[in-house]
Amino acid sequence: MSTSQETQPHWSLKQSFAERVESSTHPLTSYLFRLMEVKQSNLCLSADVEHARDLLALADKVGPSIVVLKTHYDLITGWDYHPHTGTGAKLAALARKHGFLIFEDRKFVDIGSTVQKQYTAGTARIVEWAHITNADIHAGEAMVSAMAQAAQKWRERVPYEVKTSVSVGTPVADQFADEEAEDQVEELRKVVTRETSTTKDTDGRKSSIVSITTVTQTYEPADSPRLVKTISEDDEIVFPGIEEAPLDRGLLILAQMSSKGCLMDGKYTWECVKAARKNKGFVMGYVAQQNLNGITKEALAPSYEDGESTTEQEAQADNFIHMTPGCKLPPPGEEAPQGDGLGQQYNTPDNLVNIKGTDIAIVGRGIITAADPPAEAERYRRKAWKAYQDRRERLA
Ligand code: BMP
Repeated sequence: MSTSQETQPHWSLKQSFAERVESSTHPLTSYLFRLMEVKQSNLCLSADVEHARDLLALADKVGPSIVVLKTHYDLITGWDYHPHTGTGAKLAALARKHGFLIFEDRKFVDIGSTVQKQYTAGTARIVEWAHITNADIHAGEAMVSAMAQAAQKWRERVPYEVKTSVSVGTPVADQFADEEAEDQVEELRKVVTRETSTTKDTDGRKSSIVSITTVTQTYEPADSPRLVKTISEDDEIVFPGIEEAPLDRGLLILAQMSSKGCLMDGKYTWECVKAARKNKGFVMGYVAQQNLNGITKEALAPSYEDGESTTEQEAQADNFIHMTPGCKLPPPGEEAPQGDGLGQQYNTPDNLVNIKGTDIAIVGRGIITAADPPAEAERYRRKAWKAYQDRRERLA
């Protein structure tokens, strides 16, 4: 796919990650750029291992080499969903210890109302432990703003802990802090417990004295700004090179895939670019196979007649971060990495970061199936960082 950047590289391709901090529109992206400079790493580990205990052990060992750890929580056996002591909470503690962000590769795609619930509620409560998640926007741009709203709503409550109390009496609606709690009251109004006494009325009919059991949820300031508090002292170690990550949540739009025969065409990718430009407060960037900053419709889908386009000015302002899976080093003596026989296509870190202009190389089996994963992660870190340095040198 040809891009306008081949003739005129976008400014973000030439700048260092440190320089890009200034013009980032998302606090988590600014933080990530700074973290990348501190750790001299633009490596993400795709930790697709079998069991939750393997995931935690791997994250602890490989943590020093990476800036992002990517999960698929739904392929992990033994994932513990407890919000304070479960796998998400433990991963969050390891992220603080080693200085990396957690990216749940959930690829949300549905109507806005459904994705809001999938993101913030249900079993996994992804928003609580994953700094970053992603969306396949085939369902339309509205799901991006719906997820942004859900993240914002969650964010506003973060410094508070939920206190649940149970009382007996008649509930008053304005005791409740939010709509959800009000709905609960409505439900509870219907659940009438005939408790105390039953008397005979003057006309001889039975009547009941009714009392209502109320579950009240209030939000109280927590001691620490962290939502997820963990259990052991060891979990309180904090990476010394930089402050803890901000509590903001971010989205990556799945704009292109590495798999053979992928149906995401230029028109879809262009819609991703427009959705990103429209939702800068929540969208950090893309999962893509090439750099999309400054890209035009002509470069992606020249014959596509879209309703509204973006301006040249908007395109110029792009400073999205690009994370790229399908990354592997070739075996010794070979030039190019082979696919996995199941449709996955691989590129080297140099091809992705230096030539195609993406920022973070996502590596899974290249590291996890190696004899010594931490040593292999270091090798990938060095290669991906060198590819970034080579890009800057090449375009200077
Ligand atoms: P591996 O390096 O082992 O092939 O793993 C790649 C990881 O990245 C997998 O978790 C996969 O789901 C994910 N991924 C991908 O391979 N290509 C894409 O385009 C998007 C992905 O999320």
